[in-house]
Amino acid sequence: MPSDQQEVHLVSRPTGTPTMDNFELTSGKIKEITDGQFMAKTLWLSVDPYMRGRMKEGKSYVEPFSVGEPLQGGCIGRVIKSKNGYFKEGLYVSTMGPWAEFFVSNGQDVQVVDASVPLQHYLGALGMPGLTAYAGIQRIAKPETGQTIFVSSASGAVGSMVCQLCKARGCSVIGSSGSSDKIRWLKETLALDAVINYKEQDSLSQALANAAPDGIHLYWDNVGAEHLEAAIDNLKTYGRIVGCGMIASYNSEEPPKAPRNLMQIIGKRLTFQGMLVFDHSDLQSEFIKEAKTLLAEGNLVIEETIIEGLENAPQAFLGLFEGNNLGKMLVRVATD
Ligand code: NAP
Ligand code: FER
Repeated sequence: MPSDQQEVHLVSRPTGTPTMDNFELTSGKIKEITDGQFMAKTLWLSVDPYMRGRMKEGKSYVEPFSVGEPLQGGCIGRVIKSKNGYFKEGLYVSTMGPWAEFFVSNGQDVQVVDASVPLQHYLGALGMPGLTAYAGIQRIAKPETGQTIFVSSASGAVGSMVCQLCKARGCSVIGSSGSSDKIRWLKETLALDAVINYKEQDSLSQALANAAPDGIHLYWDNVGAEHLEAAIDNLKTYGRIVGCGMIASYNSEEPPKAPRNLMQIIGKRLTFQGMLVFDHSDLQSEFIKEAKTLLAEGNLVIEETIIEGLENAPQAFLGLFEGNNLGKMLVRVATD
C-alpha cells in the first residue's frame, strides 16, 4: 500500500466560468483506518452541475468546498481494507467521496452496490441524476398519456432519463440540446417526437411553437433563462413547470436576462415547482428496481461520456458547461 496518493484540490474560487487554474493535481497522504472504518479504492467519480454551487463561498443546501482541500462528489469504490463488520473487503460501494485515488469511511451514507450492471451506472442513470428524473416524474411532473412535454438539456444525464420515462408513459416529448450529434441521438435513439438545437435558433420560443403548435402541458427545466422564457410562451393554460436546474446561469455573475414573460404565469394559471432530489431518497429502491427492469428488457438507453484519469476530473467538470457530454459525464479513476 503506498503512503501517498494523487488528489485534485480546489485552489481558488472561480469568478464566472471556472477554469483549470481553479484546480490543482497534487499529492496527499493516505490515512490509516481505525476501528469501524474501511478504505476503498476510487474507481469512478461523478462530475455534476451542482458542484459549481459548492465552489462558491457561502452555504446553499450544502456546505461549500474548502479551498486547499480535495473536491468531493459522487463516487464508486472497491473496499480494499476494512475494520468495519459490514463493509467487507471486496464490496463495491457508492458514496460521496474526495477527488482522490483512495478514501476512508465509517460507512455513514454509503450504499453497497452490486456489479449486475456496469458500476458507473450507479452515478448516472441508476444514481442521483436518474433518481432526480424518476422522483420528479412520479411526484411532481406526473405526466399523463397524450400530454406534450418539453425537456431542456434533453441529452444529458437527467434529461435523457426524463425523456425516456415520459415516452414510456405515453407522452409526446420535445427535447432541446446544443449539438447536431446530440439532436440526432435524441431523434434516432430516444425516438423523441420533436427536437430543437437551441444554438441554431433565432427564436427558441418560435422553434418550440413550431414543434408544438397546440402548446405544451409541461416543461422540465434543466437550463433556465431563454429556455424557460420559450417554455412559458408555449405552455397551455394550467400548464406546469418542474424547476430542476438552471445551468445557463450557474457561471453568471449577473442575474439572467430571461425570462421576461413571467406575467403569463397569472393569465395562464401556471404552476412552477422546484425540486431537490435529496427530498426523495425514500424512492431509491423502487426506482432502482424499475430502472433495472427497464434496462434488462431493453427499454432503457443508458449513455455515458467517460473521461479517463483522476487528473482529468477538472476537464470533465468544465466540459459540462461546454456541452461535452452525451448522457452522464463520468471520470474513470481506476479499472478495478
Ligand atoms: P447534463 O445535462 O448531463 O450536463 C450538462 C448539460 O447542460 C451540457 O451537456 C449542455 O448540453 C447543457 N448546458 C450547459 N450549459 C448550457 C447553457 N448555457 N444553455 C443550455 N444548455 C447548457 O447535467 P445533469 O447532471 O443531467 O443536470 C441537468 C440539470 O439538472 C442541471 O441544471 C442540474 O443542475 C440539474 N439537477 C438538479 C437536481 C435537483 O435535485 N434539482 C439534481 C440533479 C441535477 P447541451 O449540449 O445540450 O447544451
Ligand atoms: C443542482 C442544482 C442546484 C442540484 C441542487 C441545486 C442536486 C440546489 C441549489 C440550491 O440549493 O440553491 O443540480 O443538484
